[in-house]
Amino acid sequence: MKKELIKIIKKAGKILKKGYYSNKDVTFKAKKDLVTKYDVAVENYLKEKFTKKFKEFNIIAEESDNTNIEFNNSIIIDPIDGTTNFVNGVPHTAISLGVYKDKKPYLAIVYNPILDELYEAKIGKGAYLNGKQLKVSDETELQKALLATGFPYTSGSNEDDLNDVVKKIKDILPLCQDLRRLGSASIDLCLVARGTFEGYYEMNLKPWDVSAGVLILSEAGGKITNINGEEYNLFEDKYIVATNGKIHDELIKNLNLL
Ligand code: LIP
Repeated sequence: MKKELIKIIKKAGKILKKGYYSNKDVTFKAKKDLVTKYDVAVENYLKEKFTKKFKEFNIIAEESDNTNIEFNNSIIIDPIDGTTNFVNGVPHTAISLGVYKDKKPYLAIVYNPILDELYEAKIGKGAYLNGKQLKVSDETELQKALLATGFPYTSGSNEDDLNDVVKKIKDILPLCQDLRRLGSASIDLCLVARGTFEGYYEMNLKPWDVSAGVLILSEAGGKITNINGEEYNLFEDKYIVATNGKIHDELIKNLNLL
């Protein structure tokens, strides 16, 4: 299945790449949440291929109505993760695919066609970037850790969320090496898997933003939890905290300061 998925995602990557270098008509799903015809085109292409080839899986996808789709044996698609980057020509943008069997992660692919970086993982078989095995960073000190985060679309409309983002930056920034905001959750998780970042946290993500990245990171030796240090639930948790495992407890402690 993985080989087939990679073949299909590489073709879909051509649609994303063509759009990246073209003029885009942007529509607003919400005040800060964008969508383009390329998000829809990539998603439709993937859904058409997957419904034909992988009949045993249903599909949950960012630009579709998922109300009547039960998460179980599912392929979760983000056709363009990092749409704001895509629209503005920032090259951190990717197609993200997480394949779940009995609600458990089975296969994952994150493909950035602009940089031609393909991250993949299969449960129990390790994580790879363009064929090279990935391993998380060995750094154990939070003070030396390069972290990443993201800002929720709700920061334009929900004052509690905005205050929480600002508070956590104030609490965490002095305690780490520095903090990045690259704008694509799937790639952020892959960069922790790669050892570029030691950790990453963000609120209000959707299952398609992280369905693939969580498996890629855990297969690279990382740890993913909610903000209480418990098992992360794709559909229910407000916060994701993802690290190399070695700074996890300290990061969790400082994300929960009163
Ligand atoms: C985006 C993320 C980004 C996050 C945004 C959003 P989209 O996904 O990957 O990092 O901060 O809130 O969820 O909407 O571009 O697929």
